[in-house]
Amino acid sequence: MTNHIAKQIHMLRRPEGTPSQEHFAIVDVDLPAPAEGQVLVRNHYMSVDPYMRGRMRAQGVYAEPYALNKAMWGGAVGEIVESNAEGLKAGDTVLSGGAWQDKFVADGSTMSKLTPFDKDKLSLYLGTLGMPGMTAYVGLFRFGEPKAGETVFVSAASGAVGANVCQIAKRHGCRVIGSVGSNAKAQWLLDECGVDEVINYKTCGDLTKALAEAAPDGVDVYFENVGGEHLQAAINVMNPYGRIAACGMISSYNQAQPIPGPNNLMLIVGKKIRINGFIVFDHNDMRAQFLADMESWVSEGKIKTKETIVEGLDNAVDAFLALFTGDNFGKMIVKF
Ligand code: NAP
Ligand code: FER
Repeated sequence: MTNHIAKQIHMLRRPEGTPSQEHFAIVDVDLPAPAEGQVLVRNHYMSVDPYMRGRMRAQGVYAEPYALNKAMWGGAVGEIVESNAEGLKAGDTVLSGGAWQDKFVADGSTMSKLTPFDKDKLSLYLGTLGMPGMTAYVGLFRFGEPKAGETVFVSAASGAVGANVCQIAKRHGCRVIGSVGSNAKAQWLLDECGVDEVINYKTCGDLTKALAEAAPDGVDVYFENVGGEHLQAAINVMNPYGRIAACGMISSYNQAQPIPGPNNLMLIVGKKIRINGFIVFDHNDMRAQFLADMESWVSEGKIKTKETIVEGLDNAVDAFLALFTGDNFGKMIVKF
């Protein structure tokens, strides 16, 4: 076989506060030939996700942090170039954990072969048909437990997870209110996704007041992606027996020091609100149902996906950093 050189992105130092280019470097690495059971993969797409910020800390809550001076990892879709693994052959499309590099050698057992419903939409397996889409599905149904006619409030509503939550909840017969950081994002949710009301949290003034106006019957389910003021406003406006699906709190991920919590947590008692944190990876029992439902909704045009596609590994760090400034519109994808 010919020798292959891979380009990888390594973390050089652990960021405190907001990460920047200086914490990372692009490094050329010689790849070994695939050993027995291994494959050589060339990536077509990789995902950047907010959870990656957590992996950059020395101590994760329970998951393994990224090592320094090694390729980081995360979701990627690629093509097998050489195979020494049973069941995988050159040309197969695979979903792997081999992000942050253009090619890699790994055990075939660590990846899954994709039979995409549309070969031109492979990046969907990193978004709507992948981890973020499943997060929306699991969080909404298992922890939000919405009933038709109830009001669902979604923060980071136009993002990879949020846009799917909004559209699934609409399909379920709910009234949906989203919160976003730009008018273009708001317009897309209203025009394309059928969302009932959208708040631009950057321009609306008092968020509790804006949410109360958008939700005259109160909020029954809050799908929490942001934390901070959003959580406080949701608790203020929630109905008795409301449910909070605590998916993430991105507004705190780059804080070097803990930030003060909402000032109204006592309302949880009187309103008998249930808050459930969850991590999508614990809910693989819902995977088959999720894929069956989402693939049919997507192929029938009932669920829309917005993507921001950035070209090249050289731009992957910028793509990741954009998640924290809202410069992504929909699922952020790096294309090779
Ligand atoms: P995303 O929404 O596609 O991108 C992040 C968005 O968050 C940005 O576009 C921005 O949108 C918003 N944002 C960033 N900083 C903010 C701030 N300080 N205040 C308010 N909004 C801010 O990302 P995603 O992949 O869908 O992830 C969304 C959330 O789900 C994150 O909290 C993530 O950690 C969580 N998540 C959890 C799981 C799980 O298993 N629990 C799995 C996947 C994702 P605007 O322009 O609208 O501000
Ligand atoms: C995320 C935020 C946090 C996420 C996972 C976590 C998969 C996990 C945190 C942990 O392991 O402690 O967006 O997405």
